[in-house]
Amino acid sequence: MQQSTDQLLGAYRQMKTIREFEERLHKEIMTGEIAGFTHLYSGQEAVAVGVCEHLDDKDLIVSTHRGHGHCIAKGCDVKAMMAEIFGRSTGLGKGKGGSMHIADFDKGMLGANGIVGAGGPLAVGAALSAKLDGEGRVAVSFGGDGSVNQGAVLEAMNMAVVIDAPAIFVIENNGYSEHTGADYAVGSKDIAKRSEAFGMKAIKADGCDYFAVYDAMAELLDHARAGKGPCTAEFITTRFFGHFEGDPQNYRAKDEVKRHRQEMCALKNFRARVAEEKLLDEGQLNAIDNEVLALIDEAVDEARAAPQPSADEITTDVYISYA
Ligand SMILES: Cc1ncc(C[n+]2csc(CCOP(=O)(O)OP(=O)(O)O)c2C)c(N)n1
Ligand SMILES: [Mg+2]
Repeated sequence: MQQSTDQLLGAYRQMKTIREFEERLHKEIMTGEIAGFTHLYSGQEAVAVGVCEHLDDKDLIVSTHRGHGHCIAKGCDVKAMMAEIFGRSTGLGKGKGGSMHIADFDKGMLGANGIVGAGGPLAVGAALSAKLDGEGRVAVSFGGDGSVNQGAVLEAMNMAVVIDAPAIFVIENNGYSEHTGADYAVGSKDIAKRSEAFGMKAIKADGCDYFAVYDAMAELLDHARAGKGPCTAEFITTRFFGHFEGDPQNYRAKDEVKRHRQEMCALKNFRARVAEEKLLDEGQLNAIDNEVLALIDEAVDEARAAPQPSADEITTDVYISYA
């Protein structure tokens, strides 16, 4: 599917921002300054960006414990995200949620989530509200290869088919659920086919290739927005860091990450494709690289300088009042 120069430059900027955000966090976490668990998204950039390129603020996404990439791709403010992860009051959740609870309803980003598989049911509820609005909006749940073994996800897939909800289950198969290989833990080994068994359209594609993700999603979104029911996309990808920051990764082959950084890098793949097809100029991409690095530097400096929430705010913004 044809994309304009501006769109391609924008997609590259998003992927590069996610990559550098995560590479920098990897270093910052080692200083001990960031509280809580952090799961980095490096390696999976093409999925978040290839999916969200098709969405606007009114479409809804539900993220996972590995959510920074989804947030950036959906348009969340990068500096406010960094501040959130540093636990600062200038953060998207005023510093009270941290990495696994970033949300931005104005951007249609319904939240990261520490409960594996929780996104499935949430997205079906969001998709039902989108269906009732009748404006052609969709809800996308992101989930991993581990999430598809959770009963809640399977129930959500069934429910989505039964009520014909415009829900799209994006499954990022990065090969592992914590330290357990998908090869071992996913029966049938084919997540797309498993979804088809529920009666929905499903596509499997290379999750390290922005163009493959973009094209697969174009087809699925046409289907869902036309009221033809839910769909699944299984994207084969990899993560460049451990399950969480601090994971010694003894379950991976010695040179696996190095090899994947060479062979499965979304940014390298993108650059190779646009050069081959003469779609973009290398200088433009290099300029974006520099701008992104400067943005991440500023985000970290500003986060570090910002205040933490004060003690008297400890119970505010925690519960919603329906009164
Ligand atoms: C209901 C539930 N069970 C177990 C966990 C512990 N846990 C956190 S992440 C994770 C692995 C998830 O794997 P996957 O869905 O493939 O996502 P990935 O980490 O690969 O992005 C597990 C088991 C949890 N958070 N929630
Ligand atoms: Mg996984």
